[in-house]
Amino acid sequence: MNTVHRANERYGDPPRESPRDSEVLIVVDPQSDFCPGGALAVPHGDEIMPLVNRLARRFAHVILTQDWHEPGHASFASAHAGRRPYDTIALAYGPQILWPDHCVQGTAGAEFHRDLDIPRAELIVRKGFHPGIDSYSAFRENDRQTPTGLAGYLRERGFGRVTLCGLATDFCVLYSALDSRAAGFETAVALDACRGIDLDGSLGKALAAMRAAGVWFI
Ligand code: VGL
Ligand code: ZN
Repeated sequence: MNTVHRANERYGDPPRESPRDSEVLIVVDPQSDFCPGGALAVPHGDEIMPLVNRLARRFAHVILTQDWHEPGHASFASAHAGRRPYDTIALAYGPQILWPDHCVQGTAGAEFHRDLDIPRAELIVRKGFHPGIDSYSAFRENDRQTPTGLAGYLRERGFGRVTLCGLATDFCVLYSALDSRAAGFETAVALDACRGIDLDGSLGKALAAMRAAGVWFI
């Protein structure tokens, strides 16, 4: 018996007790900086927290993501002389919208919002920690190549269906939902438990793109 076969035996599909065990809720970036009063406030972002808490109770498994940038991150307008927040520039991997400094590692703004109450969450995926690459998606950074490891984690845990909620609908939720589909997961977005930024009609475009990719809205 070769080693590959042995490894498969040891790390094969985990046993499933109920269909609920193949479903996971991913709460995207429920952080203070994305809520009113924060550095990159999504309008009414804080309103989703009670809904997210309630939604989480209906899932056997919950994952959180956390936007997590170093000071001077390439996605910060402040890192580019003469640029302002919401300008678009060309980075090595393509166009990148510049943001106000936000979710800097270890700061209060990077913490989960005080009303978030999901102590059961099983994994926190941090993203955006590479100084030169932004990461909207929980799966793949904005160069569209560097993986976060989440798809492998979900597969190894035996999850087949992903439900997303969080901030912001038209950036991190959108990119996470499209990449979840691309990685082969059945994917739903709980729109009530999301809020968008809506830059130049980005919210409408996001909903259309998710629908076209086969994302369910619940
Ligand atoms: C996000 C812009 C920059 C988000 C994160 O969570 O949607 N948007 N970083
Ligand atoms: Zn960010």
